[in-house]
Amino acid sequence: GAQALSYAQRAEKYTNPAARELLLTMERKKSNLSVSVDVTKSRDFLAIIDAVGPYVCLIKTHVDILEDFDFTLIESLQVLSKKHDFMIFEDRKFADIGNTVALQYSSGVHRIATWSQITNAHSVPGPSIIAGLSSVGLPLGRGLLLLAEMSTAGSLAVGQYTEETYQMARGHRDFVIGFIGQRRPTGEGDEDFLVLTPGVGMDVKGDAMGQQYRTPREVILESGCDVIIVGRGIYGKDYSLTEAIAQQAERYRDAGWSAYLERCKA
Ligand code: 5FU
Repeated sequence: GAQALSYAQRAEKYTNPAARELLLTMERKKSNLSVSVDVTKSRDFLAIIDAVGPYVCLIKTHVDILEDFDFTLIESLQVLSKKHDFMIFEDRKFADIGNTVALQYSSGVHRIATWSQITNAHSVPGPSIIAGLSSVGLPLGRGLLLLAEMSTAGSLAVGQYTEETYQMARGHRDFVIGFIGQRRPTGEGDEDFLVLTPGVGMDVKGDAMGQQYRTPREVILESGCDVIIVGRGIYGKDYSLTEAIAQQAERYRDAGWSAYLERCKA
């Protein structure tokens, strides 16, 4: 399966430009770490990204959290993306009818499709959500991840739901580049999907609101996922400690990459 190949070898198997660029960025930076920057002030948002930038392949955002959002923030994010060589993933989790998600993706305050190379969607509405989003994203060279599983306790995205999400993706390989999930898809055969995994932490097992953490080794080596997504485990609570934040990012980058190297040898 795909997990035996290097990220660079896998890049060649994709026609979608966002998937190719992500895999090549991972190889170039020797990083399978994505940092999720879930803070409410633009100043903290940019400071954290500048601190972790050298260690990441991908920055994950929730721009609707920012209380002082305006479009100049996106320009600053793009400057940092060039400076540090990382890609951008808005974790929007679209979940409506095709017509509505196309509007949410292209328009509104955030105009996500204009700057976010990768975004994601719930499979709950069925394949029409892919049709809606790809009408906007495919001409721009964007890539979509479907939520096959979630990291939270009691998630309903399990079993048959997860399997049918894999099937939905198989019908739209030009735009759907992979999944948010906790393991590689079953029955993958010769096909290749990217698996990006949130719920990663090395120091605690979870939070008070149902989040559950696994280690980079469990995620990359044991479960065959491709990218570890880490939020609070890296930036904690005091966003001004940029040196400590950078050190934590380096620690997770090293843990994720050594698990990947071990997987390649296996
Ligand atoms: F799809 C998912 C999921 O299953 N679990 C998640 O935690 C997404 N997430 C996101 O990853 C969540 O919205 C946060 O932005 C991030 C995890 O942050 P943490 O601080 O590492 O718990």
